[in-house]
Amino acid sequence: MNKQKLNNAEIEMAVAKLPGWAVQDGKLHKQYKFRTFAQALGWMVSVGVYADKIDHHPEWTNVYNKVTVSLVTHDLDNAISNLDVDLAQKMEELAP
Ligand code: H2B
Repeated sequence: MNKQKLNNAEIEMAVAKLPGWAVQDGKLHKQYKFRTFAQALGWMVSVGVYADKIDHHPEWTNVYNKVTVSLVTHDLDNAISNLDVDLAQKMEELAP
């Protein structure tokens, strides 16, 4: 999949279909809360395998059962791209 910057309208349309996601500091942002640390970690591993497959990696932090995610495309001057939306969609799909 090639990387393309999205314009504001495209970003707003994408975010409207991604529950709990918002644009924050120019990045796609969501905080996930899981039942347990093991669930959070399991989800991170599944997402990580996909991220590596598409060569697009999240900025994220984990504290116990919470994972805070920011998605942006470093190779496109830190703009939000179609790959950030694709990764956010996969995160939603994989969330328990
Ligand atoms: N992840 C993110 N989030 N943005 C990028 O621009 C990016 C990446 N670029 N993962 C990839 C790796 C690039 O550095 C490699 C060389 O393809």
